[in-house]
Amino acid sequence: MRKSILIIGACGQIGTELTLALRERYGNDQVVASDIREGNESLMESGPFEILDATNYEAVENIVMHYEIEEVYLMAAMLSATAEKFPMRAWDLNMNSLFHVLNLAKEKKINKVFWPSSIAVFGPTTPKEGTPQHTIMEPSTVYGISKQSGERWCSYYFKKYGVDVRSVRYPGLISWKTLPGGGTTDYAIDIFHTALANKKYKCFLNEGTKLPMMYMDDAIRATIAIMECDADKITERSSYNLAGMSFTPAEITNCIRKQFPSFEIEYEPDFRQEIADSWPSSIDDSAAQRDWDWKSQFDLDQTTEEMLRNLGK
Ligand code: AKB
Repeated sequence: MRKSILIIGACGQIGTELTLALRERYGNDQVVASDIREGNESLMESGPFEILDATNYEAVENIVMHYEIEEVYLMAAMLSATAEKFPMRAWDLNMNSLFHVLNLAKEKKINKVFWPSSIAVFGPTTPKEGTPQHTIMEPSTVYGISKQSGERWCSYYFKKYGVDVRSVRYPGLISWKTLPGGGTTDYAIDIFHTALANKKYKCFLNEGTKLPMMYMDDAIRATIAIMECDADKITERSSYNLAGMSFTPAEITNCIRKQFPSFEIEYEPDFRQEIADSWPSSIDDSAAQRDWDWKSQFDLDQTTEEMLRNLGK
């Protein structure tokens, strides 16, 4: 299967792995990577790359027209912790980049859009355990507000203009190829790097903070699955709940100690604790299971093994 794809925000945590996976699937030349900065070697060398500011409509349009792009994956975003520090910049990046891509689809310059949402769309009044697909959504963070608004706009563009936009609400993503930046769930990656450096980890969340998480391989599989699914099976045009595993800092520490028995952790919660406290502990993703056969594969034990093995190489 060949198709012309553009990834915006290709050098970030998800974008890097997504670009490589899509290039393997559809061919290196078919997948144009773009970002505001250059990324890692494997990404830069395996196919076309363009410097692109996602907030600049004309620049995005030029690349779409030049490469005759059919599908756009918009991965550029400012995450929860950074967005609290720069609310207006976060709003500008997270919303305007989405409008640009939705408008290109509305004008039929592209056929299909993937846009990631997040568990951050939920808030303190949302049921915490087994959070349903449709429930109270009163996000209390800048990032969450932008993602929830984005979901409403995706749904609107689908209903009003027939735009084929697809989305999942990613939990915290755990990966070893590229570091995350500016998220509240980033501790679950930092902790592996610190354990392998034989150092004590200072955790910015408290020991009992249970959050939904997912290993990156599962997230990439979900992203490709929803994009390849027949359009008439997609019943959620806002965004789908997506579940992998849920754990606390204390639980991931115990898992790491199976291989590093002397690994030490101390808890020093900062402003990110309040963000984490506003998010669900676990997610019900039965709509994704029903509509496009979604099922996660990695649990905490397998994720810990993969992380320690790959980062330890
Ligand atoms: C963050 O922590 O901001 C992200 C997310 C859950 O969307 N990882």
